[in-house]
Amino acid sequence: MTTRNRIKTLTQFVVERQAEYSQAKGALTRLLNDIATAAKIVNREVNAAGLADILGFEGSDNIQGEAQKKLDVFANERFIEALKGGGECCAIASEENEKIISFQNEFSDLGKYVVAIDPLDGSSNIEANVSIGTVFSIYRRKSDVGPGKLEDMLQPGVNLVAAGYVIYGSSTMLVYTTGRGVNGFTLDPSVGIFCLSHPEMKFPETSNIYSINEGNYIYFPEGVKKYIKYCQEDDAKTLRPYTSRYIGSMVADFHRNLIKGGIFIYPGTTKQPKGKLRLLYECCPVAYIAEQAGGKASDGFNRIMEIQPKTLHQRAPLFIGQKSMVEKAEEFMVKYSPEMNSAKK
Ligand code: P6P
Repeated sequence: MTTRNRIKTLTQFVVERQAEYSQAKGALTRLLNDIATAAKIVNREVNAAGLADILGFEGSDNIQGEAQKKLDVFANERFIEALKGGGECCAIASEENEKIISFQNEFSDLGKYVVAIDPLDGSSNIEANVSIGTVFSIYRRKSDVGPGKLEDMLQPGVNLVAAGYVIYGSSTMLVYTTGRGVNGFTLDPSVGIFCLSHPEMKFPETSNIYSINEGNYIYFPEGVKKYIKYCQEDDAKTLRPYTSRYIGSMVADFHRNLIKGGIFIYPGTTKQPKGKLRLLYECCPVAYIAEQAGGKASDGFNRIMEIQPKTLHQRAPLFIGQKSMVEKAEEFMVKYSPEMNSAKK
C-alpha cells in the first residue's frame, strides 16, 4: 500500500518532538502554539492592512523613537495577549516596550519561560506591501518563582530553548528551531493551520547572494567596503560577481538567503558603531536558526550566540548566512577593521 503524503501540522510536529523528550511536560509545546495562534491573527490583519484602514501611524512613538504604525501596536498587543493568556511564560521583552512585561502566574509550576520578541520587524515596509516578519527567542527563566525579572531576559543565545520567525509574505511561514534542526511551516489560510512544508532546512552548499544596504557605504568600516568590492570582482570559479539583493526587512532578507543561499550584513558604521539590529530579539533568534541550518552568525568577529546581553535593547552588528561567505567577510573585518572588534576593547 502506498503511504499517502500525509500533511503534518505544526501542532502534530511539536507534540511528536515533545514525545521524544520523556521529561517534557508540554509547556514548550503550548508556548509555541500560543505564538502560532497570535501569528495567525497578525497575519489576518497584515493581509487586510490595505483595506482595513489600519495603515498609517498610531500617533505614538515606540521606545526606539520611531513613529509606530497601527500594525506594530496591533501585533505587539496580540503576542502579549497570547503569551500572557497561555500562562507558559513569566515575562516578555518586546521591541515596542521599553521595559519587560512581567506576569504573576497563579500556578507556580507555570511560567517557566521568557520570550523576547520583535512583533513586526520591517514594519517601515508595510505600505509598500513588502514581506515583514515576527522574530522571537524563548529562554528558560533563571529566577525561581514570581513575575519574570530582567535577569531572566538578559541571557546569551547559547541559552536559547527555541527561536523562530514568522514571515508574512506571498505565503505566511513559521520557521523555528529547538536545537534539533530547522523546520518551516506554511499557513493554509483556508483552514488556519500551519503545515510542515520545509522539513530540515539547510543553507545551500554554494551561494552567490550578498545582502547589505549599500546606501550606507561611506559609513561602513574598511573591512566591509573591501568585502563588497570582493563580492563584485569577476571570478567565475567562486561564482563572482555575486548578486546583490536587499529588501530592507531582515526576516525577508534572511529567509531568502536560507532558501537560496547568501550572506546578510548589517554592520556597525561610523554613525552606529553597534549597527541597527537588536541582539535579543533580532540577531540571536536568526543566529540560532542560521547555525542549526549549517550557517554562521557573528558580529564580524565574535559568535552572536555567545554575546552576553547587558541591556534589553542593545544592538549588535550582524554578519549571517552561508558559513563560507560569513567566514570570508570575517577575514576582511579581521584584516582591515580590527578596531571594530568589541571583544578586544
Ligand atoms: P535600513 C527594519 O526596520 C529593520 O529593523 C530590519 O528588518 C532591516 O533589516 C533593517 O531595519 C533595514 O534597515 O537601514 O537598511 O533601512
